[in-house]
Amino acid sequence: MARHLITSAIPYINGIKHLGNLVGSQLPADLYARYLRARGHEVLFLCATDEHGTPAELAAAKAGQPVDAYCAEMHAVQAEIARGFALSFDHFGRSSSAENRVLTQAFAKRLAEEGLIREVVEQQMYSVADGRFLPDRYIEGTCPNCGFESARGDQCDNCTKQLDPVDLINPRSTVSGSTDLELRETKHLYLRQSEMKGKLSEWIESKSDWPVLTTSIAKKWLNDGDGLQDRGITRDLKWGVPAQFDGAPWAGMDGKVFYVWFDAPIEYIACAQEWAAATGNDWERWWRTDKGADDVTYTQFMGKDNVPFHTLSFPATILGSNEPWKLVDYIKSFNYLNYDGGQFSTSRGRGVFMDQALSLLPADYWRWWLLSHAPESSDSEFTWENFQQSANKDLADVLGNLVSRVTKFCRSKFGEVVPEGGTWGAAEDALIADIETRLRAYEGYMQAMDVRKAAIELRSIWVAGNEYLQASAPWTVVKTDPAQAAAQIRLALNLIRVYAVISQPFIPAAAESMMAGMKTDDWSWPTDLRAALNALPVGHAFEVPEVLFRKITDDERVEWQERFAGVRG
Ligand code: B3M
Ligand code: ZN
Repeated sequence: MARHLITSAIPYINGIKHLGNLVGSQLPADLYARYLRARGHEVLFLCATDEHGTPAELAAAKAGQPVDAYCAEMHAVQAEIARGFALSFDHFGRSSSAENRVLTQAFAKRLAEEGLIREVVEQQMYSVADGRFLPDRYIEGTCPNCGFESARGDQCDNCTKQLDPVDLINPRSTVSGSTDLELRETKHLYLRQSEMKGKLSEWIESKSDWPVLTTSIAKKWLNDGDGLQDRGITRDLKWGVPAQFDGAPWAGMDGKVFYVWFDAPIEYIACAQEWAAATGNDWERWWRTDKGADDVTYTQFMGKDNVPFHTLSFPATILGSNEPWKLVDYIKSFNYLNYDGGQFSTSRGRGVFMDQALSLLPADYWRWWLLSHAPESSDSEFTWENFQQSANKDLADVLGNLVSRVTKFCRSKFGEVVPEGGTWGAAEDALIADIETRLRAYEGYMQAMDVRKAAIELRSIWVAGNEYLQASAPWTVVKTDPAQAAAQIRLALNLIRVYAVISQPFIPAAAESMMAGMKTDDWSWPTDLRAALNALPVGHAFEVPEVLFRKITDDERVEWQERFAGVRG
């Protein structure tokens, strides 16, 4: 048994996330957390809302609410939707917590003591019309790196380059649209990341087992010459962690806050503190290497646009502090999920958002499709045709059908108990050997977070059971050799339990129904498959479960496709 710390990138508070956001971080993190728990490991799985900075301020202003009230409300909304998707966070925290404020200020103080913070008097974009500075998302313009026309002040969504508002070509205010901008003097704190280039390079170079997507982005920004410039870690904003430490304002920093990307990753630690405060657990054994966290394997999940902040900026904070904090061991990153011939768009409401998805179908349909089509090696695309096909075939025809056929047949011929009689022969041995091989492959892919390959292997295990039933045909055999049919059905009923256990990380609700149907709570992993296929003994009572998965009709598909093409209403 090992200890695993797992964090998902923490979603911005501004509104409900779409399915592309979900599959890029929270959902695969949940898959991994569920799998490791199922294998008996000790897991701490954390996520939170990212509540500071310009995204929150702008969204609250748009909603006509004070920003703190807006954040509290949206946190509750996101938490509820996360429950709907069965995301098994041990804690869903808030980056605006007292814990994060204290910790963020402590990190800044530590970095200053290490000589890694300098004060910079600089020119920042000031909007005359808006009467304010325009940091980060308050300003948009053309990306100097790739020419994308809607690059934000802090990062280009198209090429992932981290930007400074002054870099933008043709800049405009996102508050008023005004282009009447001028440079004005303001003072900020800079983190001297450039000082840490050597340490960071060495660390990234040592990660030869990381996904290429992660290391290629990290190396690109490390080696591009301008990749590891010193970065401003404060902003002229009201909402955020005040740029202070030990309660005293940093000279000349009154009224300024830390940059959201400075405090957001620190929330991974603060979230563990929030969890500890709420549950009476010890957070230090997960985060402090002097308190036992050396034994922890720490895995982060995120979309590719977040990789520079997790491979460079946050490690610079951790390493620069010179304190015994746990560093991430593995970063699993994802490409983008596109939507029906274009992109998901939060601003234009294009695509399916998490709340809408749950209003159409239970979470397992979405979990299965998203994970089995996770954008791992390249971007992938959601289409309604593909979604319908995959749900109807994999979930309804293969898995659901097996469960319903076996349980109903048994009920009608032998009653709702595991039937007695007959013995397993060559066909059963072959099935067990086949599933054994596939199960070990599945375990390997799950361990390696090879999400798509794991899904393919799992489906092949479901298919193998179906093919066995098809070929052995207990419904025919029962007419001539009821004992033999009983042996076949005994195996099939036990397969249902095994399927529930191994499928649970992908489709937790269906797995629960299958286990409830089999009237067992023996969730033990089928390490010894043959033994696991004898777990439900002769005479063990079960009941036919409700239909696990219904089919998506053509009419529904057409209707949904139209409904989600346009603007979110
Ligand atoms: N909130 C960006 C995003 O939601 C940002 C992630 C923070 S992870 C520390 O994609
Ligand atoms: Zn760009």
